[in-house]
Amino acid sequence: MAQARELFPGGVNSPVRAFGGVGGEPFIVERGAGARIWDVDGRELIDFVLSWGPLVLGHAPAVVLDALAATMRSGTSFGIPTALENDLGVMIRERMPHIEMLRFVSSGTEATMSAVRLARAHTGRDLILKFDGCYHGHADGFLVRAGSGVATLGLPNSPGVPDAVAALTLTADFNDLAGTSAVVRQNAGRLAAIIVEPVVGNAGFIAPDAAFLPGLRALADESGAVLIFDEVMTGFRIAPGGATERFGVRADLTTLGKVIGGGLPVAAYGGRADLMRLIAPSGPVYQAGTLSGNPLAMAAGIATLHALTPAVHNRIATATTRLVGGLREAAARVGVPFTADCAGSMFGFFFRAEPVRSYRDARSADVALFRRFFHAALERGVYIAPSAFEAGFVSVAHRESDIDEALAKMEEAMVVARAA
Ligand code: KE4
Repeated sequence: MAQARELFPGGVNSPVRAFGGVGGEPFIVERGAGARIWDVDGRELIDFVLSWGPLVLGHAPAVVLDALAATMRSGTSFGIPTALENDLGVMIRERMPHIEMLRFVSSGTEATMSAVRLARAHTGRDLILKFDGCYHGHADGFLVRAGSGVATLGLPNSPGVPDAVAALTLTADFNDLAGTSAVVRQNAGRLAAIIVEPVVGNAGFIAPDAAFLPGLRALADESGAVLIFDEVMTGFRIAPGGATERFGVRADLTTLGKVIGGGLPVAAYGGRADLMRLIAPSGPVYQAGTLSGNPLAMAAGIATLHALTPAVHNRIATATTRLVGGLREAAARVGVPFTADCAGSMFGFFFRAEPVRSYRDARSADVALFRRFFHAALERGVYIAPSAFEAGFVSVAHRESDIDEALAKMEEAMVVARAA
């Protein structure tokens, strides 16, 4: 880490890895296998971060490694169309039929910034509406009341984003349909897009009220704004077909990432064909990428989605429900204020008695208690996200015995954290 701090800002290549939200030094990971990781000191940890979501099959799954080995012998990158892109594109469209056409990119940030550019081109309008605490990557317009690392580090809107750009981003509170309606109606003729994490994972875990997503759909239809579901995190986690399957609400554009790369750099944006045809070279809206559709990344994504059958998805969802139920019971036994929730194989919790429905609620949870809990759990061999404003993930590699072991250790961690 000392050498890393000389090389990289904060010693990391992404801020959330620096333990800024929990204090102390990050550990250096050496390897992962299934549900576990080992640091360079040989310490073994049950992993509920899973590279911040991508590893739904766990670390180094054989099917992905075999796919990479078979693919790399034919070359690692071409910048020329390959059949692998079609294969993954077809798999995504089969699972999310509302994605009629898509474009692969290499990060969630590229996916969301491209979807917003497309929405602005389609509508001829400039304003976008995002929700307080939601994180859509680090493109300029999204760093306004953002979640994830921006929230973790308590940063104001990021310096370096010109006021003129930040002014184009409106915000409202997640689950506040009345407040959102007011913002949309005040700006109806100028609103290009409403972008939302259908289940929030970047302010901690926050599920939508039943009326919220349908309400956003109605507001988008009424105002002519494009509805963008940012499913970079929720895609292939909250349901086999994502938010549209889970909530029955169809977005105009959907962004994906994480799981569809199986741990390699893949993201995508897609949706209504009439919108996507505006993207170059079929249309005038420019977006490009040297490594977009990279064959190794495509192979990892294909192997991952192929293994992630609805039955496997449901198995992981059941394990996740058991984990969350066990945490609630432990918190009650220990006597700490606690609320937890999950959707499919994604979960979250807060040290707060009342349910969390917005980022404002999330900020009122006991972050100091979370910090003590994080370190106590880590010392006992359980790795959760080093931030009170992130979500947790379970993989097909987390056996019942892993969940039980983690629950016992996390209950001990609650006792230690409460007493401090
Ligand atoms: P990337 O550019 O980091 O691939 O994706 C950005 C992004 C977009 N949309 C959502 C809903 C996301 O959750 C993310 C990235 N998530 C964070 C963790 N919450 C990535 C971890 C990190 O920043 O290092």
